[in-house]
Amino acid sequence: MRSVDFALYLITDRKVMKTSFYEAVEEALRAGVKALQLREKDLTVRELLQMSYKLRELTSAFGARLFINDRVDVAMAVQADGVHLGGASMPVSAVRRIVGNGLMIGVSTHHIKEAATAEAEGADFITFGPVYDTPSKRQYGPPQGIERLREVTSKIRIPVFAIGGIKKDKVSEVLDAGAHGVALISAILGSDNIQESTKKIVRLLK
Ligand code: 3NM
Repeated sequence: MRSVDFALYLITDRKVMKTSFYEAVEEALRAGVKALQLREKDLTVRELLQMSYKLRELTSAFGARLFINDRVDVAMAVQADGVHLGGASMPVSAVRRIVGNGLMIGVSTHHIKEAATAEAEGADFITFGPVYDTPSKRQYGPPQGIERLREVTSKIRIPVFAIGGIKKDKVSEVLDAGAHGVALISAILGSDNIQESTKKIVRLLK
């Protein structure tokens, strides 16, 4: 059966990386990342498919799970472990009808109501954020803060990953607020030493 057997959910953004895409991802996997989401929203489905095949090989070699942002078809084609849905994606209930129990479904949420809907429709886990300030989300207003995260984790039974501005010094705070784990981009992929940053965060999550 499906199980959310990871606490660190690494999301890609090739624009923050200081080395080549696959090099950066491989370093993170080597250092202990067990779940990776391909999220490169400006690419065509052809490009995403090609990258997904490569990432499937890489993640499998390191025993890590692979999630594809938004594209259920790509996730199925490359035999990913799951799909990650956002606000403009197909609803969870429709995706569940397509994939059955064959794929895990993660959902981005920004409000307790969205979190409750995702859970009721059969999501396996959610991300909730942005908990802290993060440049790509400033246009949507101030961050949620730790108390809203606590509200969500207290009302939602499926695993909740804190997202948005998560750095190593925030890990214990979000775990204390009930988060199952952390989802992040720049603390690892924007770092000068990906292996070291990954290992530190993995250790803090244990
Ligand atoms: N989603 P970083 S915050 C992709 O709140 C994403 O749903 C968010 O990047 C949400 O770890 C976010 O560098 C950005 O802050 C995460």
